[in-house]
Amino acid sequence: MSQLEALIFDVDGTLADTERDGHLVAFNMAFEKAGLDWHWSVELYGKLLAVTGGKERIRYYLKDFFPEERGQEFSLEQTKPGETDFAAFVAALHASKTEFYIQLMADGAVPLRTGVVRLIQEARDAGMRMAIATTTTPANVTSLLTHTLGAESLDWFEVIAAGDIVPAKKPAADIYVYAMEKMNLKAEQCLAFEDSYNGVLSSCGANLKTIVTINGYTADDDFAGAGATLVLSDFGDPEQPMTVLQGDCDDSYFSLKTAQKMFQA
Ligand code: XBP
Ligand code: MG
Repeated sequence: MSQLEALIFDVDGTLADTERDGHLVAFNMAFEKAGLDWHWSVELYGKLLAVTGGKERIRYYLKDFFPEERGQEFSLEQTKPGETDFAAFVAALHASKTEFYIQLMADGAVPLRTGVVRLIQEARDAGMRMAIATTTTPANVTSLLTHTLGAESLDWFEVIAAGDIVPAKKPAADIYVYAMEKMNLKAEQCLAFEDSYNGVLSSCGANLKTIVTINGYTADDDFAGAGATLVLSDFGDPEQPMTVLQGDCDDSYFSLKTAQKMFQA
């Protein structure tokens, strides 16, 4: 049996509830700034999360959720009136969304989830290697980490694999495979942390044992079907126990010791 060498963390939904309180808010701010009358509700955004990647999500919205009677205004084949290039229009809108997101993080809009700081600190103290594998834009990861853990935390992660660095986003396994390649590690040496069905498909697709912490958007996802080892409410803390939703674990909070146990099981 191999030894546990590294923890690989997803970001959105796993480290922090960034989808509802960060990305969604930033998308709507960007739409308003661009003079668009689009507004994504918390509920609609839950449906749009089926597609990973912000640019891809905007396209999905226009394709499947944009009011049919307005179909002529925006279609993936057509350009926006006055725009020469639809891809450029989406890219600019998304870049504006990223700016708003970074500002929200700087304002401290989204804290890290329960137990995240403790687990990362335990891993650091033990000399455990750490990486990030996320679909979101690299600048978003930098801003979240900087404004929660401090700028020095960027160096705690050996690899920050993010966004368009791989051609196929989650649920494809590519981003996890990329992170492991960069660390020169095999799946049998790592444990992944995810929050969503698409995320678990990605990590398990890379043959990684995966621990899930759910959130409001992902509570009903089919994690067993996707191959998760353990499904938790959150990582918990000594004074704030976690709930084990699927899988076997007697610990009241998820520690590095728990990680070792789950890895060996
Ligand atoms: C979540 C995503 C991202 C974010 C938006 O990534 O799918 O697309 O919702 O970020 P993960 P961008 O759970 O893998 O961290 O707009 O920068 O794509
Ligand atoms: Mg996620």
